[in-house]
Amino acid sequence: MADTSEQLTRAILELREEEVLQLVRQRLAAGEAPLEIIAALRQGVAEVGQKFEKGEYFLTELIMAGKIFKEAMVDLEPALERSRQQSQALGTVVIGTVKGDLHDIGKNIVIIMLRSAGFLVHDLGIDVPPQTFVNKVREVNADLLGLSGLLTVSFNPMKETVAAMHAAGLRERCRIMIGGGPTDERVRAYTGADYVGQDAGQAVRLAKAALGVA
Ligand code: B12
Repeated sequence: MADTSEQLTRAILELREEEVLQLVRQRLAAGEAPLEIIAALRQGVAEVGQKFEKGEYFLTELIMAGKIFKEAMVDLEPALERSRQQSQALGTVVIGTVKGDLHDIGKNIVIIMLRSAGFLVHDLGIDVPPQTFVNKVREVNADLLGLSGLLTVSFNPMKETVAAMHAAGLRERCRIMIGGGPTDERVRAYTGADYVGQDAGQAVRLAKAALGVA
């Protein structure tokens, strides 16, 4: 599958929408794991991001890459759901993209994976203020809060959300995991979150570990 992975990565990098959708459908029909297909697409949009940074691509290309990825997810989501294992709700998760940040493709994949693993997930969407997270965690008695952010300016809203959880007295009973492009262990320490995850698979492993259901 290495060749078709490269082909798919290249097709999304060069914004060839029809080819991307066709390759995704072909690979699904051939029985390939949806997560592997997503990895190839992700590599392509990461390269789109690099071109944007170098000034070789502009915002239009960034928007187009996001649009193609979302369209590919229309075929990939049911396949991810089908790979779901039958299980009881392992725990309740509230998740959203933090205030000021509108990126949601990665968060939506994390949600599909968490649901597929058996978690009950409440998605608050994008540009979510700290207090909205706090209110939802309280309302549904969440075990875990997930904060997604793709921008470096998202670190502060993450930190503010963790602080708001403290202030609301919810910090002890609800673990917090962050994730998205630039987040790493240093960002985790800065924000005061408990965990940081690099991809959807790790999000599931961390969620299970946090809730002691691994
Ligand atoms: C598509 C895209 C957009 C689309 C978003 C569409 C959408 N609905 O999401 C649009 C065009 C709207 C956009 C806008 C902007 N973008 Co943009 N965008 C991207 C791009 C190319 C791809 C992101 C993506 O979807 N990746 C695919 C998904 C599957 O991967 P992922 O997001 O990393 O998610 C995975 C993991 O991170 C993890 N994960 C994600 N969330 C969480 C949460 C938890 C709890 C856990 C555990 C894990 C986890 O799991 C996911 C699945 O495996 C990136 C480039 C890149 N390198 O990421 C730039 C990028 C993120 N954008 C960037 C910028 C600068 C912008 C703009 C400011 C541009 C502008 N000048 O207006 C605006 C910001 C708007 C805003 N306020 O948010 C920069 C950010 C730089 C920075 N460090 O701050 C990047 C890195 C591009 C670049 N290299 O310059 N963008």
